Amino acid sequence: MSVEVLDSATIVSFVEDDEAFNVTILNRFAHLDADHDGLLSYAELLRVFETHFGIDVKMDPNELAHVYESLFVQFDHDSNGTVDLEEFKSETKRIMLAMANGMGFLPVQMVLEEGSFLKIAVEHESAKLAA
Ligand SMILES: [Ca+2]
Ligand SMILES: [Ca+2]
Repeated sequence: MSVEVLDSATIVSFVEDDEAFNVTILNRFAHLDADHDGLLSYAELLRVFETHFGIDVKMDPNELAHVYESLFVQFDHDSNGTVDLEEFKSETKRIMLAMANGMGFLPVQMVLEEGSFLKIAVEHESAKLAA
């Protein structure tokens, strides 16, 4: 984990860089799909919720399970009980853009997990600035 300064422009530019975003999504999807059936089950997707979307860890476990279930429903657009690559991609994009919107114009400091989407967005931004 590391502390990073993040602003909405960093997130938006990452999400809108189709190539970088697609590669990240594909890698992550393959990594999460433990049984390699090309679909994410609730159990498989749970790992994303725990590491990527920075949910308050002090929340009571029952409440948390409820939050996770409603997140899964959001990902599963066609309600068939699994999340495919397209659903994963479009919902991750939507959530990241919603986070960017919530940030406004001021940069915020966040503790980010290594390899999390937000951390990758920060790395994407610094690579762009370095280029
Ligand atoms: Ca699977
Ligand atoms: Ca589905």
